Amino acid sequence: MAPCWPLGLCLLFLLRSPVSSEEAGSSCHSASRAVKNAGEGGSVYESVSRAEDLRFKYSKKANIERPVQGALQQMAFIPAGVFTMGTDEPAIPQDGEAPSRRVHIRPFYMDRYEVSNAEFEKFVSSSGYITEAERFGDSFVFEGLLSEEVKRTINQAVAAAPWWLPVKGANWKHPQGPDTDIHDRMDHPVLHVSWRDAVEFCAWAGKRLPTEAEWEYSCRGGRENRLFPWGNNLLPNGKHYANIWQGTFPSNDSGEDGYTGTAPVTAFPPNGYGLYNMVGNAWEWTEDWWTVHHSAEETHSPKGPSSGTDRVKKGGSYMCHKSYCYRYRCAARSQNTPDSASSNLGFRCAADTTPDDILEEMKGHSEAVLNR
Ligand SMILES: [Ca+2]
Ligand SMILES: [Ca+2]
Repeated sequence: MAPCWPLGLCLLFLLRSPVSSEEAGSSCHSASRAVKNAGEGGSVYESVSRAEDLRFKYSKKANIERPVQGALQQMAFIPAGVFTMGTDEPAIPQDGEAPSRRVHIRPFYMDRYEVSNAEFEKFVSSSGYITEAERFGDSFVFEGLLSEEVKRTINQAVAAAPWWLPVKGANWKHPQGPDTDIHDRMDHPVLHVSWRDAVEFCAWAGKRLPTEAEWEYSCRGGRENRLFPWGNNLLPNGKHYANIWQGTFPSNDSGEDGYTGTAPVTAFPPNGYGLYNMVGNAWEWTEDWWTVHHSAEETHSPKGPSSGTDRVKKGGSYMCHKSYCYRYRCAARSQNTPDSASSNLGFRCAADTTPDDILEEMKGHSEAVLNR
């Protein structure tokens, strides 16, 4: 079924297989835009920009101002190592959490925080970038966050997940519908960003998206076979370590962890690598195409399938509750089409080296010290 939005954009809502009660926690349906057929045309983007194009687009030659100040401090060095990716005790088997497999990872850098509205605003103001949700004219918003006025104007919902509503005018600047803004949440994760938007931001910042393996390795923070970045106990000493849902989904979020909706990207304690909100708060895009079939063989720096229709997202969000979406675990995973955006999906960037602008700045500083 492909219901059409009044603007003529067909939306194909991803429907997962029916689940049994034993699979409680697996019905976290995603809201996705239609997968465009090859040659159909009319896509927001003619094609996904190639990495080389993006490197030039955001180079100094193109006269685009890039972030430098403080960027290094916001990345953590992730040391090389080998870890157990996935799990042999999958909570949601149909997501392809199994089998567990040994994965070697090269050293890299990871953003300590989800990309915030403040950072995304810097990107937009220096580059003039327009997100896909802005081009499409709509995005998916969780019903519980919408005003009654906006809700009255909407007569569509995602069949399998009626709490997702396509909202005209919802985008990163208006995360809970056109009658909301971000002025009081500049330190919250940017939302309503598609995979392509995330790729563009990271290129501008001199970075890239993490692979799924890098993301999961980062999530685990040096711990082996644990459910969460901090261990196996959801509430160590009764304390909350992530922004998820408490109460009854989707009708009542008690906000016991301190937040209904998103939290600042700096909230809650960091994991062993100094990374914040790897699980909960906002879902995070990764570079990889989605598949649920994995080899149990040992691999080095895997990059996922060479093609696909959906991209992998990791970590769960403030909407996750064990009863219906037990995906705030490092091994958990889900997917969306690359042009999809929603009110609980963001990202963070990775880098192989510190961004070159920062290295230049450091070099300049060293020379200034030597010349004193
Ligand atoms: Ca919460
Ligand atoms: Ca997160």
